[in-house]
Order: sequence, then structure tokens, then C-alpha cells
Amino acid sequence: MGLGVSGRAAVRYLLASDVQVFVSDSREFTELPLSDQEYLLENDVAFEGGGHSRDFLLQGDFIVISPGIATDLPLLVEMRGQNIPVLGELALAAPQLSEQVVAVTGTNGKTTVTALIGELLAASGKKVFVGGNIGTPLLDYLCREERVDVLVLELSSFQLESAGNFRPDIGVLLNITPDHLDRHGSMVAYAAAKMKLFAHQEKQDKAILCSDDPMCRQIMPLLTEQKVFSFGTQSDCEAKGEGSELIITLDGEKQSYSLAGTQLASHTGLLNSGAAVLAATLLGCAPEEIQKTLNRFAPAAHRLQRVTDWHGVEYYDDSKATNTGAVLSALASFAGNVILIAGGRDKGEEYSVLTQAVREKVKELILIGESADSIADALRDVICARRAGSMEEAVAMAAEVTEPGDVVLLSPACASFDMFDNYGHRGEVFCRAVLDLKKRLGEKAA
Ligand code: UMA
Repeated sequence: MGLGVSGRAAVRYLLASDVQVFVSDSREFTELPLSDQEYLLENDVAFEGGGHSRDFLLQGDFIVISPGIATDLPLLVEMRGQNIPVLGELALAAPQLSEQVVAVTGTNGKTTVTALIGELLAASGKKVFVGGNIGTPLLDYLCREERVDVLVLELSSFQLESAGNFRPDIGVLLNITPDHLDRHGSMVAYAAAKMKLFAHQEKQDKAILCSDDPMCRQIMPLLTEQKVFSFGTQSDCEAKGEGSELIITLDGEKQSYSLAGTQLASHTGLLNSGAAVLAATLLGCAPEEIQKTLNRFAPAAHRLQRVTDWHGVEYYDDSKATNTGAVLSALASFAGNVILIAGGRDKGEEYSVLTQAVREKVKELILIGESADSIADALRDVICARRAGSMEEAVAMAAEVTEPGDVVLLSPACASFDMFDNYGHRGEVFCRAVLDLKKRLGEKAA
């Protein structure tokens, strides 16, 4: 079910395993990319478009669902009732995995930590596959001939929900704050999906969690089957962040790393590095290579990325902040005087959790997109928000009120799909608007 990035990989993998495949998608056949249409025809794959029907699905011995499809759809509940297993990509792949597996989940920071672990392991000479929610499906790897030493996987709650017996050697849980509540329905259900990361671990396996995160702290005592390690700022963490220093203590041995001057030199960067370096150390990476990798590591775009400064005002693109937890973490990086641009498609979050941080750090709030009214309403006791009809207008409104020392921050707390193709597109439009405005104002000043 679903012929997107994951579905395409599943079809390729199953056909290569001599399985007869039927595909069901909410789009009509003619709406699929031409390459997909050709692939289905060439490989004689039966296709049902325009939605999923009972009769079509009943033909299957098992159903593989894309991450974007909720596991509790009444149709899927019915299929399970008919003894037709419903599997996600991880459940399908699990029995085939003989490599070491490091799996990273959490509400925020997954991509950075996954990429960093991949780079740390590669720098230590290991052959690595980095994939999952970060982009390349795990089943794409299983279609390849060549094998690696370690699979480093970024996993979303959507993927974990249908993970079957998937069992990582090292499971990393970065944090759990509200997100995707429109899909999961409640924080309890969202946290339960994240916890599936650890569900099949055994005594030789390792769990790494953040001791600064309240939900992680609640989960830690429940993990009795595996060995538990922690990262954070508390004194008993195996990976302890202090200022811009990271101290790893394992088996009585201490190793320090400096993040000063690196692109990880922020509170969030310190926590992400703690998780990644702890995992890399447990897998035997050498300290010299770890420090060199930390020095050169560049997080992916649109994650609290500095765009430019103009007359003493700094502009930051944090378009990837699609939930309130990410916005709180961005605001924690600044002393104050923030002009915040937020809003987009609502994911069922409670925006009032931003109240205290907005009161302390935000001097102007400019809202865009479908959720503008809900955010303005939730924060009306602390700030009088202004509305903008486009990203360009929001940037111009922000620039009008700036003074030296201010920060203009795009950190939306929402999905982007109401106005943009995705968060990357939203970030690019923001950066272009900022740089165009700087150029225009610069020309005027000249
Ligand atoms: N579809 C149906 N029925 C439905 C819903 C969708 O048939 O009820 C079809 C769509 O028409 C489309 C396909 O399913 O053909 C899309 O499937 P999908 O939404 O599961 O997305 P994929 O293209 O398979 O990409 C997925 C992840 N997407 C989601 O989880 C929504 C990608 O994460 C991931 O990179 C990719 O697999 C490879 O593993 C993206 C994401 O936004 C980046 N993830 C969320 C996040 O990071 O917050 C969880």
C-alpha cells in the first residue's frame, strides 16, 4: 500500500525475492510518475488506483504498508482479522539483517545524529549504510549485492509502529515531545510507537537515551532486558555535555572532546553529539577520528542554519522545526530579542507550550499559513502576533522592526504543506526572501 519512496523499494525488493506483487495507492495510475507507470507495466504488477479496496487487499498473503499509512485504518484492522499480516518495511527487513544495526529515533535531531554516527563510523574505517527516514529505504540496501559492516538507520514513529520483530544492536532515543498527534492521536500512542525501538532488544543490546528529556527519563527504568546508557548534562551520564565539552565515561575510562568552533557548538549540538559519540564509542571508534569528525561535521540544511547578518541582525533558517519541541530548542539557543516567524499546517499540537519561551525570548511574532489563528490565540496573553500572507511578506515585516542585536528566526512549529512542497522548499523560500531583501536594501542604502 502506497507507491512512494518506501513503496517503490518494497516492490523492487519483493519482485527480486520472486514474490508476486499487487500495488494499491490513493493516486490514480495516471497520477503516478511516468517511470513508476512504466515499471509496473514492465513487471506485470497489478495496480489499484484512487484508494484501497477490501477486495483488492484480500488477494494478498501479507500487506506491506508505507510509513504514511496509519496502521489502525479500519481496512487494515479487518485484514488482520482475516489473518493477513500487515507489515512495515522494518518488519519485512528484520529477518534478513545480519549486519550490526544502530537505529536512531526521537522527535527532533534524528537526521543530525544518524548522519553523524554514519560519518564517525566511516572515519574509523567501517563500511556503513545510512538510511531509513533520512532518505534511502532499508529495502533499497537489501536489493544491493554489496554488504556493509553497520546499518545506521533514522526511524520515524510511523516506521516503528509497524516494525514487527526489528531489533537494533544499539537503539538511540533522543527525546519525545509532542509531534504527529494528528496521526497517533495522543502522546501515549506516539511514545508507545517510539518505544517499539527497544521492544525486541536482548541482554547484549544497548539502549541510549537522553537523561535531560523527561519522557526518556520515564522510559529508562522500563528497559530491563538491555544495557542502558545515557547522554545529557547530568553528572551520571556516560556522555556528559558541559559547556562546549563532551566527556565520555565508559568502563572507567574517560575521554573528552571539544565542540568549540564546530557547527555542533550549541546546546542541541552538544546533546546530539553526546548520543552519536556514545554510539560510535560503543562500536569501537577511535578518539582521534571522533574529534576530527566532530570538527568537520556539517548538519543538513534548514536546521537552525545561519543565513546571513545584516546591520547587526542575524537571520536563521530553522524550517525543519515542524513541532513545538524543535522551536523550544531553537529559542534556547538565543539570549533574547528574537523576531519569530512561525505557522503552517497544524499537526494537532498545543501551541501554549511555547508561552514561557516566547515571553522570555520573542519580541515580535509573525505568523503565516493555516495555523496562524490557532497560534495567535494560544499565545495571545504573552504577545500580539501579526499575520503575513506569504514568506516574502513575513521577512519584510520582520526586517522593518529589527534593531542591531536582534535575531530573525524562521522556526514554524508546523508542517509546510499548506504553502510549500516540503520543509526544504519552505527554508529555501525564506533564505531567498532574506537575501533578496538584503540586496534591495543594500542597493537603496548605497
Ligand atoms: N498513500 C496511499 N494511501 C494513503 C496515504 C498515502 O496510497 O493513505 C500513498 C501516496 O499516494 C504515495 C505514497 O503513499 O504514493 C507515499 O508514502 P509515504 O507517505 O509513506 O511516503 P514515502 O514516499 O514512502 O516516504 C517515506 C517517509 N514518509 C513519511 O513517513 C510520510 C519519508 O520520510 C522517508 O524518507 C521515506 O519513506 C524513506 O524511508 C519523510 C517524512 O516526512 C522525510 N517523515 C516524517 C518526518 O520526518 O517527520 C515521519
